[in-house]
Amino acid sequence: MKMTFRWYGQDDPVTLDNIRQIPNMTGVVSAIYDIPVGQVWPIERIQALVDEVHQHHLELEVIESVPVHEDIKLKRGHYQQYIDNYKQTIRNLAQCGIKCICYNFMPVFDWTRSSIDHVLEDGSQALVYYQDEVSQLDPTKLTLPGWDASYTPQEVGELIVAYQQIGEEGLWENLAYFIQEIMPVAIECDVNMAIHPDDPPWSIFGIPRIITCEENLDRFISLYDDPHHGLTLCSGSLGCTVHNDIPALIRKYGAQKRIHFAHVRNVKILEDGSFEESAHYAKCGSLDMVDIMRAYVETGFEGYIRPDHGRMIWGEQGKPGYGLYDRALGAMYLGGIIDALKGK
Ligand code: DNO
Ligand code: MN
Repeated sequence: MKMTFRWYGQDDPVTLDNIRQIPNMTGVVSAIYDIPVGQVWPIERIQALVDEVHQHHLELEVIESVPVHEDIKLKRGHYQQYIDNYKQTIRNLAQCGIKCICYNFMPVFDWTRSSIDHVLEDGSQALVYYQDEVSQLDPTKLTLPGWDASYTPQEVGELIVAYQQIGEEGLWENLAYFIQEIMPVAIECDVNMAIHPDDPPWSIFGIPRIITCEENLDRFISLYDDPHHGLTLCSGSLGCTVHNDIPALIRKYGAQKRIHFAHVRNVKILEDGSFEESAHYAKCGSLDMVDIMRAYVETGFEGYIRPDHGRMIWGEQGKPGYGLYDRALGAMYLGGIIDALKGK
């Protein structure tokens, strides 16, 4: 397993030097954030990013994420052009040494929370999802860090209706088409494509969401018969509902060699479908982190792993979910479990 850390580029208050000082860190996962969704990522920009990371003695082999344009997800407008651009971006990334691309197929909204700075009992701040608050939100006015903010409220409203019209089956068809198109290129370039599950893994605001549960992950895997077509298995996204058994999913898709990237974080499941993101430490949340790591170790997982969201602790300011301190604690905790399980 290669332990990595998400880094948001030069604007990230967490520096590459900070990350390098976390024991056991082999590299970062990053992206280019100022290229409009759908455009080709130029080789020079990618190479500059890779060079910068290398100068700090870290690897950059995973991109999180190359976003998928809404026209592709809706199979309308300029979707074929955007798919061709996506293929070119895969080729350019491969040429710069990238081995794994994380992406998601969530309509309009990436991860969704009701609050990004909820104060927990111990005074730390965490991302939370309270069902009753989410139901009160006006989705056209909602924006969260990391989301594509280029749509006006009117456009968001129009997108929501378009997704409601195609429904789950329409979204599956469009995903299948996208996969058929891009996978031959990814295979030729020897790049692993790793879809991130929907977060949370259920429909919100009446919009379909499909990368949500074992049945749907099976259906996703069956879309292309090649191991380059695989998953980012995010314990916190899939694990915020008791219906998903994370260690079982890791064992299943690990045995099939379809997990390329492991996101590991803990989450505290509340009644009524609400949840709070918690420290990685098992007793702080609902997930059995030792069992999760045991599943990775026992299936011989050799891919990339990273601690996922952390809380904001010790007065740190910065990107919600992506501070230095709590994620570094998470990395050390996961590394400790791995060593203990491997008996070294
Ligand atoms: C949540 C995070 C996500 C993820 C994107 C990947 O668990 O890992 O924000 O980065 O959805 O496309
Ligand atoms: Mn994740």
